[in-house]
Amino acid sequence: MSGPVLTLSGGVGGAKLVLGLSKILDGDDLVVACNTGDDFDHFGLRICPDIDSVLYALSGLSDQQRGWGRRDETWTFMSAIQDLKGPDWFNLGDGDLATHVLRNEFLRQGQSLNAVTADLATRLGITVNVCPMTDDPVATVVQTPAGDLAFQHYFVREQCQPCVTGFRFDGIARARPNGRVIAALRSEPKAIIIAPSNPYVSVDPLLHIPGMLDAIKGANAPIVAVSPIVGGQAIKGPAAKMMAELGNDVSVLGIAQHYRDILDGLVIDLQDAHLAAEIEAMGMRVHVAQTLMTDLETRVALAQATLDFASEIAQ
Ligand code: FO1
Repeated sequence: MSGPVLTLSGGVGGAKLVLGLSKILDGDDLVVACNTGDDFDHFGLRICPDIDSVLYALSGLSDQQRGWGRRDETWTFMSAIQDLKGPDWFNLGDGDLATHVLRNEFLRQGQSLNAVTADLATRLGITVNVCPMTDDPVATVVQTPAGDLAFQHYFVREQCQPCVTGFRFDGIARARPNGRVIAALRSEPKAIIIAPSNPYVSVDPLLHIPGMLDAIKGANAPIVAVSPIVGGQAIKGPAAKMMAELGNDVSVLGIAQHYRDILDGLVIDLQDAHLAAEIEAMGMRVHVAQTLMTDLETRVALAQATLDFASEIAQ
């Protein structure tokens, strides 16, 4: 295949792998479909966390410790909000605020989220294609025994404490896949990579957009995921906790099970090598690599290993 590599990405973990891929692939050879189920309106501004994690990672602006927002950030705006006794549960750094204000202005002028994201990427000197999964509103709702929670209320305000019983993606039935993502899927993509993101709240929204799964399966390209679970733990975020609360196997087996209908291959960490045979028995190939991305070198190495694995499968 001569087409692009399409990567399905959530926030923190996805952005790390995308940065690694961007050091190997350039421009139109890499298309990133970002989850927008985390998006919400705050202070009248449209906040797009997973898109911004990818944009900041690719432009070298991300705060690698936090995993979201910008490095060298200042918090004058938030201090002023606190002085005014305003809502301070969701932290907006002063530099980050510029992104939200600018994006919101472009959206208010009638530009699509796709166009605004492409524009911001260009302004940030990014050459790969960063795309929202859809231009239509999709809101991930976390279902808990005490009722439904908007994603950011669950993730930030409640610090992922509530027990999850399920998820809902409001608006998903009417959402149309981003045209750039569909175009990539129709141009004989070299590989489709599911980044090490939360399968429930970062990848499933993408896969549940009507037409997206068919387009992915119809692309006739190797579909490979990098496990977000290593040694029974999530690197960051609530994926392992959610898997346990849903009664799923909190391991790479649980990840293989979750994606068993679409994956050709799964990349797992060295710590989970002993589970490779069990995963292969589920009908998918396995590649064992270091999946802990602690610096640029390990990001690029994992990206390269994943690409090599995908082309091995394609042969
Ligand atoms: N995550 C937090 O845990 N606390 C925050 O205060 C916070 C603020 C924030 C602001 C902008 C942004 O783009 C992301 C932000 N995040 C914050 C992360 C956000 O909750 C994402 O949805 C997660 O990264 C999950 O993808």
